Amino acid sequence: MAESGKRSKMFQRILVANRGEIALRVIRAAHDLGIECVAVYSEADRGAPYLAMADEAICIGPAPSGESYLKIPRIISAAEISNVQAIHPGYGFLSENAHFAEVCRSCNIEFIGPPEEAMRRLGNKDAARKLAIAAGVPVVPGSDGILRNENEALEVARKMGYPVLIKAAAGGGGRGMRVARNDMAVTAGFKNAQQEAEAAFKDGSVYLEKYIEQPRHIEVQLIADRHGSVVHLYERDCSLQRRHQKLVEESPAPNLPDKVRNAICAAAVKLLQAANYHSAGTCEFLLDKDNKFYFIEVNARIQVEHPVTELVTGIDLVKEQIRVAAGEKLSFTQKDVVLRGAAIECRINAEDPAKDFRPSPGLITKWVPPGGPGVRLDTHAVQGYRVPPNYDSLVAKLLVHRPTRAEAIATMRRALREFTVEGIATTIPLHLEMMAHSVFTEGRIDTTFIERERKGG
Ligand code: MV4
Repeated sequence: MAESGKRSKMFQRILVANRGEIALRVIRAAHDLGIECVAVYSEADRGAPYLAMADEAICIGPAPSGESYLKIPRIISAAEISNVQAIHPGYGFLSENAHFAEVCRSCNIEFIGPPEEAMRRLGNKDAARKLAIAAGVPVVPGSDGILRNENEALEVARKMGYPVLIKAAAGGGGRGMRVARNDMAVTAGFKNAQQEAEAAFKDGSVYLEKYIEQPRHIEVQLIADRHGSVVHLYERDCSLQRRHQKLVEESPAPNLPDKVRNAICAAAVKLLQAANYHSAGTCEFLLDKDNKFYFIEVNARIQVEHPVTELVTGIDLVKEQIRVAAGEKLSFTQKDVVLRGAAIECRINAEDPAKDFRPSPGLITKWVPPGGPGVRLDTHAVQGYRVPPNYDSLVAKLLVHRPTRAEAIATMRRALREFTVEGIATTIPLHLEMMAHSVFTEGRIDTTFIERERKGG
């Protein structure tokens, strides 16, 4: 065992500062590595079945995440009393908070994530963009940094040509963006974006990019160790989304020429090398109608959709992420990463797609999960589980892995039909609709598909 022996710094016990399916995913990865795992929970999650799978579970406060999963002193206290050597932040919550990473490390608790410096730099989209330019990675044509006022915005927009997109430097995942198709919209959009960014992030800086119409969203999964090795695990196509919430992710991206695939992946490696990155991370790109790609942002965390990549590469990303955080070398090199078959993930949310995706928390009265060849279900839910109203509505990630994309779609349809959930509404019917839609089956989805196709988005 590479992890055992006197010289290994491998953790014996870690804490997972998250909830739900990702908390369970981290508990399982820790146990696979022979590491104990401590869970934390809010009062809303007390008694949740996945907590019993942890070696210890500690209450960190009331239901609102601001008083529990986001409260740094409570997480650190739980880590100290439970004697862990590291904290895994999962996704969301504190996962991309550089200050939290710094607090952990200053308390001699390893943060299972990137270095603070890389988190800070990549957390600012303008700084990330500058880093990309310096590393020779293509970015969307845009302003040379932050815009001082609306006149400067107008000047850049006119020179570049419409449409343009005004973006908040501190934003991410679509927050603080404004499309402008003429001078008037730039003036209004600049002020709006600035105010919104100031209110949301306490940082009103905005910049401008050429607006790419109907792009695809292609992201590259990477993992890097502390010994200078940065490896990509190919791409995922996450174009099927609604209001910046992804619905379906898949790998490999359909209809992507190998030449473009290899160029995007090489660009992503260059970028994370330039950022002195280690841990798991993702580089997001837009792909236009001519298959030209542009870097947009880095997600400095493990993502919801990481299992898609695990299926096509056979690599356990969470295990590797824990190993590299302990200072181990990656257990594989770039040439060991081989794509095999096709994988698709459908996010099963407690939302009603027939009622404008209204949240549908509550008691799951019946839960019959799908199974069989090629099916993976990542979930913390069971029959009798109550979905709390306080958090993200993700209840399960249904994944399939088959030799070809057509077979993966067929297996996904079969699995979605097997999956019986009662007591709450879910996005299963929407996924069944999508798996039968020619635009999906032909691999022609772009990021505007749902908003264009479904009334009311
Ligand atoms: C863009 C764009 C078009 N042109 N940038 C949205 C989330 C954030 N990650 C970046 N986003 C976009 N940036 C330029 N210059 C369109 C989007 C966009 C989008 C991107 C990825 C996935 C879904 C999206 C939905 C709407 C807009």
